[in-house]
Amino acid sequence: MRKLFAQAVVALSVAMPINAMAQTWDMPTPYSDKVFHTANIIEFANDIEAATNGTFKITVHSAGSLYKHPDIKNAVRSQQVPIGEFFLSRLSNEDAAFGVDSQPFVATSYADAEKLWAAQKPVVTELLAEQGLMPLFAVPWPPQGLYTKAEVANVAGLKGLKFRAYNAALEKFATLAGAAPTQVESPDIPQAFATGQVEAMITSPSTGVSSKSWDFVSTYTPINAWVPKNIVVVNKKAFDGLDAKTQAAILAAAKTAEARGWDMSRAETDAKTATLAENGMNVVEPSAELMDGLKAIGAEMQVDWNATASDAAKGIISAYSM
Ligand code: PCA
Repeated sequence: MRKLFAQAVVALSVAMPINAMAQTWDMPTPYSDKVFHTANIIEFANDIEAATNGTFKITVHSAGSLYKHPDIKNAVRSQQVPIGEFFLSRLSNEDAAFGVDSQPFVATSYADAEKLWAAQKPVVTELLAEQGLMPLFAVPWPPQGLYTKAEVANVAGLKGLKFRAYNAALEKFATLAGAAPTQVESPDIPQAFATGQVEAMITSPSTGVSSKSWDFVSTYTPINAWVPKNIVVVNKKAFDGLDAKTQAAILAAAKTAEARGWDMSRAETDAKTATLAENGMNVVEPSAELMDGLKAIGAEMQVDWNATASDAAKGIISAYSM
């Protein structure tokens, strides 16, 4: 008994200093644990915990469980939480620079997306700094494809469809295609289809799989329309309040997470498209007529984007096009 007690005291004294000193950050994210972005963020948290010998931990609250997606950016800004993830182009209402990765047919491959991010990152970093935020890393979703109940031959085939949207650009794209968009967060997709609120969507094969799209649509058309990103940001004051070693651990883990996330995303594209097919989805290449029609809508949107974009935002497109 005495020996047991002594052992317990030893165990405690070994464990205590670490636990007593461990600082924990809560991190809200919008997407479910089944999504590769979340898996990547959990690894990011583990890397930091390992690098700091357990003195610093990040608790990931996925699927909008701590803050709803639309509230995450402001929760970090107002220091309700020190760190969070969100879909970058959600902020396009604040500045067109945030939305450039969701403009149809501007960047449609990973190579283009990388080039676009290189041009976009400095502008976004400065805009976020004005709000006391600092980006840590950004990771793209696979190229966005079309989910419908039947094959779509041309843009006219989208007319009147109740369409799920996730940001302003997609809402506009759907509207210009003659569809009727509604904003639905990704965890709510199955419910929105089940209740008939929506009947078609544009999203990645990843989200097509995590939402089990085969339960409510039958056709996937990889139109590869854009490659939008999630971004992880910290509150700069919270970050500045950490010791230098922890800061360095976070920045190193962020760099690793960005590289790993892009690799995960590239691998997802084919893997998750195959999963869609395995579950009975008809995966069809888009017709030239459909693509021409969608690209014309994209071109129209780009004219509007330019009209509202600041010089810095327009500079992203010039740098990207060089
Ligand atoms: N999935 C997220 C954003 C883009 C994507 O591929 C969604 O559908 O909400």
